[in-house]
Amino acid sequence: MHSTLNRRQFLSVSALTLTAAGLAGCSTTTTKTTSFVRPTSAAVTAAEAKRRSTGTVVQRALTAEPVTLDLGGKTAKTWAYRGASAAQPLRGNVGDTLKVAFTNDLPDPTSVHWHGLALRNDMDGVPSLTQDAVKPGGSFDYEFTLPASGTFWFHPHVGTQQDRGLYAPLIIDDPNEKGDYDKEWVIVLDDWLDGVTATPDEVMKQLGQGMMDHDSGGHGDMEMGPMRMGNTLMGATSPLLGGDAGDVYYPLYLINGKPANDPQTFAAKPGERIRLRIINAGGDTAFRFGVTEHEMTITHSDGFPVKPLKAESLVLGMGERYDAIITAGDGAFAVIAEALGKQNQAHAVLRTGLGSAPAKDVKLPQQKTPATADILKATSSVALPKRAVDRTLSLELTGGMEKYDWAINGKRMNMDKPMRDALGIVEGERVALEFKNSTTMWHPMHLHGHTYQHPGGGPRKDTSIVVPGTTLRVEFDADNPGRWLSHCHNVYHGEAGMMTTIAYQVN
Ligand SMILES: [Cu+2]
Repeated sequence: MHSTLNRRQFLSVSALTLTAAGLAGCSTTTTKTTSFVRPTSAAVTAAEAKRRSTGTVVQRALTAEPVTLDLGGKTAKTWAYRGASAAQPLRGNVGDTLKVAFTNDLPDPTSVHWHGLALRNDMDGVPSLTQDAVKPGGSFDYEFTLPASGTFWFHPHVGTQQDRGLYAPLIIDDPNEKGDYDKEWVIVLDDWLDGVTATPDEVMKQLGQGMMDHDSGGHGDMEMGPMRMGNTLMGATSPLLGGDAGDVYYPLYLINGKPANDPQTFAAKPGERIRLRIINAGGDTAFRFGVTEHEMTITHSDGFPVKPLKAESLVLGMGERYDAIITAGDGAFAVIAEALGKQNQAHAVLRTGLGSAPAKDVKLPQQKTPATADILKATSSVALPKRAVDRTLSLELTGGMEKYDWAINGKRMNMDKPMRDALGIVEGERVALEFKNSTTMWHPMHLHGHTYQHPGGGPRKDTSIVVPGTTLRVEFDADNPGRWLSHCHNVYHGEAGMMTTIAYQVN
């Protein structure tokens, strides 16, 4: 039988324990310090070993370098990737090992983040969280199993670099998916300023100084339209986004690197079914996308299949991707990405026959409710199994234009100390993420390393529009151990501090 200590014995045991603890140099706090899985932990290697592998290795070289672009007659010095583009995406089959020999020929440190992929944590490309930044002249070998099929993309995770030309698609095919289409067109949307009006760093500096005269008409109004002040844009509003649409003035909007006065032309035959893979690689712009005189059938959101839905146009926040199928008509048609709230648009041409090219200012028909993630449903093949939520993480989106103090739960991320306010989760849990938007602006919220599901059988996604005054509650299964960012994919909001870390605890 267990013997009971009397009070005197108990006290002496306690004293001994305290002394031993003191000698060992432990802190006097009684709470156990939480420790987190590291990118180099065995748990990360174990998760990678569980991924289905084809044994095929896809090897590519990728270099980030300074370049000079001709954007419809405007010369722009910028930074871009050599080795991949919208015309030549990185591409492999699900289960293949992608090996990318990356070289940094930029004057600044950089990294490559593989947006949307539930990949091994040490390859996620977030400096000071998952790897050291790649120094100028340095190199890094990215090597990981392609975890799921779909439309993805990649970009740096350093400062405002993504708002230069540093982005390209990554397409992952599933050989078992029967592709009910004749042709495929990867369409990358972008808002452009680098080397034309300013560099993204200059824009960030200006925004960071805040909008001191914000109250004196800073909000602008719908009648006046947006007003340019240097590199910032005041009064850019969109009812589709529930208020302020963006912070930044862009002189150009591009589809596959081409401005409206020098558009890309995609050739097809009338009646051909074309799979569009649409990626919003913009820094601060939501686009409404459509093809004139064509109805689209949306088939995928952020790489994952949805129940097919017909739509005339659809809205993409920064970082979002949609796949849609169109049946090409006879003639020449405008492919349009309307920059919401900014009174401008990106433009390309679909040509299947004779006829004059569409005017570059032809507009998409007005639509009160274009398609968004809210009206899509996941197919049963990718819906999360129903189960109870083990943990809820609340991410309140806070801050504003006046101080440019965008944050999560009132805390601005310092990427020198990305684990400081890390939110802990445990492998095996069903986690609910609640994005509560307490600001006056919409935010495209992104989670690294996982694909969550929207409520009510909604789509699987990794980037979601959260409009002001609303809460979006999504769920994911914690099955990819490591340290992962969740952040606003507005480049300038993220850089201002609207980021947090979600980290797997060691049990
Ligand atoms: Cu934001």
